[in-house]
Amino acid sequence: MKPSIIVSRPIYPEVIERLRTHFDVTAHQTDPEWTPQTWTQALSQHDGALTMGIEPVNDTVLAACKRLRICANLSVGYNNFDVPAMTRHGVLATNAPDVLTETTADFGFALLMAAARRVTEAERYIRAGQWQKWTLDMLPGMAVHGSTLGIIGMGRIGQAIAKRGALGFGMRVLYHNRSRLSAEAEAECRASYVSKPSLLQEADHVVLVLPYSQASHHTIGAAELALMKPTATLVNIARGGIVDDAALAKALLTRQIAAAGLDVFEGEPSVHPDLLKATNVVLTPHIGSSTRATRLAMAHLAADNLVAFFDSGTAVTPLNPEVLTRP
Ligand code: 8YV
Repeated sequence: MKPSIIVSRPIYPEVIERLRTHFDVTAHQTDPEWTPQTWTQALSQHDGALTMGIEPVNDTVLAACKRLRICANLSVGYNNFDVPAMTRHGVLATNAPDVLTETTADFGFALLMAAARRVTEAERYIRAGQWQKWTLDMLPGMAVHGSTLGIIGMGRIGQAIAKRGALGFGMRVLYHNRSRLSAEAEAECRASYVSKPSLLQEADHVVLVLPYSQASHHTIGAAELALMKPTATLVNIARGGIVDDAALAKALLTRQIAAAGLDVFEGEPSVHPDLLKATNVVLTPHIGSSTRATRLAMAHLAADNLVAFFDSGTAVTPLNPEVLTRP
């Protein structure tokens, strides 16, 4: 009998077809509105799951899912997983890193440039019929080339952004991270390690690329925003909750900082109403990795993990590999 797999939300039909050659697949191609109860009930009927990075897998869920052996996130972020709980329950967790690094770094830069150079504000100006004549001081923005880039969270995506800044835009790159990179890695992305306060004080553009956890909740709040330059921009392509959105909206509306670019939000898909009032913020709906090729690669990597696990007891990108070696 084939193992039984649930795919929590719509994904590319070719990935479903591929999964069907290995598994009995329950696909949800019509995007169900899961509640914690319906999700737990559905998951409990399966041996494995392909999840999108938002469905909770914690002690409460796992207690009801006796058959479950693996959850493969299609995302690199895995804050929907309680990994220690999964390890306790003997359930393998996998994520989908690497394949989205360059695409997401591109998007971080797109938001940085759009915020600094007021791209969406300028477009709204034209669409509102306000452009009557050209003037020298129209919509002045902040320079990107030659400025100082501050990156908080220096994993794969942070390093890819650093390279874009240093090599493409001649930026001075500062970073802050839980652990310092090797001298070799620092040299490769031409980045200097500094404390968080120094980074916030010195950077012209601050980009957030750190994973969400209790420890990174509100990494940027009122106190941190107060350290930033009034000409600075802030970009969040990491996770909602890393920025205190209410405090950021206040800083934008009072011009305490110049601009922001946000792809992720606290409580998304809801967006803080004061952010919607601010004209100096570029808002996008969590599309950092969204090119078809990248999202397809992410889906195939999640499928690779499921296939490797059930075929050979291995995984390509395990988060708790100790589960694989347990008797
Ligand atoms: C995903 C992301 O597309 O990979 C991540 O962690 O934030 C995005 O690239 C999204 O989370 C899928 O749900």
